[in-house]
Amino acid sequence: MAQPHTSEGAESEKPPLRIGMVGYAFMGAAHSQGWRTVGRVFDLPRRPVLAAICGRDATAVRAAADRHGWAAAETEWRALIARDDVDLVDICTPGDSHAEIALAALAAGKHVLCEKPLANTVEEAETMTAAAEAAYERGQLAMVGFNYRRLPATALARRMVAEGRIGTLRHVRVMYLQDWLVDPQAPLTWRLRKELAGSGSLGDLGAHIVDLAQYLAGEQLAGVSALTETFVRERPLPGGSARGLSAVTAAGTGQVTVDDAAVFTARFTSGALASFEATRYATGRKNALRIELNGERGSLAFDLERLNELWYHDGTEPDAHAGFRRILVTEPDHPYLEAWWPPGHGLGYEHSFVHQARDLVHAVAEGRRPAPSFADGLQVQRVLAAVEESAQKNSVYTPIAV
Ligand code: SOE
Repeated sequence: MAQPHTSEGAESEKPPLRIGMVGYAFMGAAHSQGWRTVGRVFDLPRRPVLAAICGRDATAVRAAADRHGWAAAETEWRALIARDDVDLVDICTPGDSHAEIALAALAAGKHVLCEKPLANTVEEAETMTAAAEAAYERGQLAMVGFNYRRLPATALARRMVAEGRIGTLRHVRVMYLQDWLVDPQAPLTWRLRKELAGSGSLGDLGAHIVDLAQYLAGEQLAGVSALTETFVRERPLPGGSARGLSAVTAAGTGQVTVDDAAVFTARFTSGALASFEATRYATGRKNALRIELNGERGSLAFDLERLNELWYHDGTEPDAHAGFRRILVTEPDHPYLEAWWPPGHGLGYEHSFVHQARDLVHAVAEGRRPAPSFADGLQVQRVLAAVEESAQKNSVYTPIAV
């Protein structure tokens, strides 16, 4: 059996935290990067060990294990959960299996990290959250993977909002724009099938921006008015497994059963207003998660396509020289950056997964409830459900269940 990836020297004296991952496609690769890198960059209380990875295709999962540095490969997730050398189960599968795997892993005494959205339905998310609460009493942690909280610029924005630098919040304007479905011949991958993904752009992209908006605002949404649309209702079937977001096409077509885009307005509990847009049809926009917060004293703005930058307007400065200025978020006292490169040497998408792993390792070592918890994932699920309900009622304002 191959040796699991661990860091060397003094690192090997730290107690291990042995990871078992289910799924090895796009998110599996991203999480693998996180686990593999985190102990080399950050001084952690425990040493992550890439113990075993699981996927249904024996050849493909073995190849993924070799590529990403996992010691063992399993083809049955129940076998992965049953392993004595796994302390934490990282779930990187489509949403239809999140609940079953997470519940089994918690029942088996493991910590759990689950990709977003937490589940495909509110009911599943409620069951998972109840199980996570009970498991927490037994010393197990459960976290949901809203990785965009873990970029230095978004974490800095949160810090600045909490410090009162923009004052009372009035507006949040947020959009998550991709364009990988603009081509009507793009195949019907799992992300376009309700029975696997739960919803479309709404759950995939909308879940991220709902979480990020609430996290940065430091408060929750109270209700929404929404529109959703499916622009292309029939697509070629995929032939073979997905590569990133795409796949080759096969003969025949199938029905798209999820939304292509979701647009909604919302009210925060404080009365601040928000607008959200999640789409895979924003031609030319590849991964543009943009958020702007306007408060009584100032504003903040961020764009994932320029993720080392945060824009800040200090509204208390004299008009003569006030204005948005760019903070290059690469200083050692910016969040997460003490361990990385000298100022100006920026980070990328994958580092959010390294930081997610870092925060979870600390939470496990300290027995601290991780954020975002399954309860946070459930609350986002309730927002998504309210969006769907409102859209079905042609945009009627729909309160979010508590
Ligand atoms: C696809 O739209 C996707 O990979 C999402 O599933 C991820 O959560 C997001 O981070 C990037 O885009």
